[in-house]
Amino acid sequence: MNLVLSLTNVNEAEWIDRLRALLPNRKIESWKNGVSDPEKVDYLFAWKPDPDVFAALPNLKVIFSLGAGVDHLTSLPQLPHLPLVRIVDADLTSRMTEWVVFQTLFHHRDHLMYAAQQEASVWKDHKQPAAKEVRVGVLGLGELGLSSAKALKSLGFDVAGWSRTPKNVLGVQSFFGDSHLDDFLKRTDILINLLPSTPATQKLVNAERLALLPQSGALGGPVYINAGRGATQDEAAIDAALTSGQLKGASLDVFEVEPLPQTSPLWKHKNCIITPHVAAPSDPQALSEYVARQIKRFEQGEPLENLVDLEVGY
Ligand code: NDP
Ligand code: OXD
Repeated sequence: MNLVLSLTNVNEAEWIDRLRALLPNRKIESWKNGVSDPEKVDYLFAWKPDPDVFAALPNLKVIFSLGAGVDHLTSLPQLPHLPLVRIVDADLTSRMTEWVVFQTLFHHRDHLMYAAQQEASVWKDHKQPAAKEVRVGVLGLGELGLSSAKALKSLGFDVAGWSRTPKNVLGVQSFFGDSHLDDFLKRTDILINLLPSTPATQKLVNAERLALLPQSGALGGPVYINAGRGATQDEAAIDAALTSGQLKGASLDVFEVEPLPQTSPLWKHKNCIITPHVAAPSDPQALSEYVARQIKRFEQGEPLENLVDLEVGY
């Protein structure tokens, strides 16, 4: 019943302290500090783990991802075919919803322009479209996409979403599957990407698809926002679209390579907001409880929640 953590670029000690408090009478150890009894380890809690960890723990029963995304695991050839649980939690969802709403409003209210005017001590107003005139499109209507879509809908935006399977959400138009993607893009002024990185979503937002976003929308040009995964976008195409003016603006939290290299041209665009993969951080205080709850469920013979479908990759 022991638990091992293999976390990269995360304050592991904070998670261990919290998990020990919630799961007393168990051995909870860090992989990098050495595991005393590998045969007795049932659970692995992982974020970009050392790929050697799997072979070293022969009796693993469940793997937990520290994040909502699991591409850091599914991309590893060493990943064993075991139940893989990802994070779905109100704390993480509301953090993401905040980031998405904030970035959407930032572009909708043309804040970059007013910040530039302030810099030059210019007092000048500009025509502001109503939210209902702005068509928002959310790529990925899962836990995070749906919450963001509903929040934006409640602010009055004209919201649609695109997913693999059809959705029935009051006030949110559902597009689904590859055959509906072009129509979805053609009606979208602010494109929000909350897709997972899977074999099917690699570089999905490319030059061809960006060109489908209408130039005639209420904002005077389309905006692209991504807090899903960088692998789902073609950054050269985004850079070109920002340079040519085809994209009016962008907000990017995730990138093909992280940290975003100093040489990336994206840093230089004044109309591109860059945040360092902080849209929805996993908080040890809130989320350790989720992991402890899943372990208790498993041990009581109840089904694990939020299992990843390893066939589709999310
Ligand atoms: P979910 O698994 O709940 O939702 C994924 C959505 O994407 C679903 O609606 C799914 O469709 C859709 N989707 C997946 N593949 C395809 C496809 N090929 N075509 C069309 N739609 C597809 O994930 P979450 O909402 O919880 O998280 C989304 C992603 O956000 C994570 O995978 C992670 O990468 C990222 N993330 C980023 C964070 C950050 O700080 N930047 C923090 C947390 C997560 P369907 O509903 O039909 O299954
Ligand atoms: C996640 C992330 O997937 O932080 O949770 O990116």
